[in-house]
Amino acid sequence: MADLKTLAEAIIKGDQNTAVEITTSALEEGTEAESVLKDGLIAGMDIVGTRFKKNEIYIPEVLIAARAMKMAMKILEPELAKAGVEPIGKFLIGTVRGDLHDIGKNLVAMMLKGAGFEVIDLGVDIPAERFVEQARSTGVQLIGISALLTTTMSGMEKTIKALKGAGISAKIMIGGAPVTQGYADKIGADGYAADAASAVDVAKSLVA
Ligand code: B12
Repeated sequence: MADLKTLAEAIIKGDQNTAVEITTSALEEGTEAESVLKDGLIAGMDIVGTRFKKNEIYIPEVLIAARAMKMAMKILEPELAKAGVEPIGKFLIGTVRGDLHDIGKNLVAMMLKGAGFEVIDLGVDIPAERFVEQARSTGVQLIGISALLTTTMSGMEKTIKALKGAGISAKIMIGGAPVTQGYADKIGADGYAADAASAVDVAKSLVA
């Protein structure tokens, strides 16, 4: 019998092979996809997030855990779709125009996926108009904007203005090394997080 606690542990350790093996056998044995997701994968990523916040583990461990989660999700996703499991929210993320940094953005995207969000990742160097167009066509509840350069931070303000000007009602979160809560307040963002684990908490509170 596949043990979902061991699956959570495999995610925490970043043990990709075990994560894939247990996910596969759990589904073969008839365990519900939603339970594999919540009690195995998300349970593991929750602990990863908590340990990261407490500085008990660092970015490389989080990336390895997220990679194991991603591999297991590949097996689980078709089953979740069949079972009609709804994501807890739809999240659109991208790095602002002129900025090519994506390591932190990817980490935020992976952690949110791990927390049960459907994530649409636009990539890097994204102009305000593209955020608007994609927010409109995907109907997301949440939008995340990342910037790593002081010179590209102003692109966040421009993007928020464009989104609001276009009547997009999705909540907007921003982040990136030079970004602060004060800056987020100043440019009218709904949320800010200093790291990927806190981004999950902020995202959950914004869709609650
Ligand atoms: C890796 C890196 C690069 C790589 C990027 C590779 C990639 N695929 O991302 C490369 C080599 C391409 C690069 C290029 C440049 N870089 Co660079 N780069 C870095 C470096 C070393 C690490 C950034 C990183 O990945 N950190 C790790 C991640 C996990 O942390 P993070 O990005 O902060 O993300 C976390 C949080 O901020 C938050 N977060 C991030 N995004 C979001 C979004 C949301 C919505 C939320 C809620 C949270 C959130 O959660 C993340 C996870 O915990 C930093 C220095 C540093 N220590 O920060 C310089 C740095 C950012 N780079 C810098 C510079 C100047 C440049 C260049 C201009 C250099 C040059 N002269 O060409 C170019 C610019 C290219 C461009 N147009 O973007 C400067 C910026 C200075 C400034 N104040 O503006 C820095 C600070 C280095 C320095 N000390 O001078 N860079």
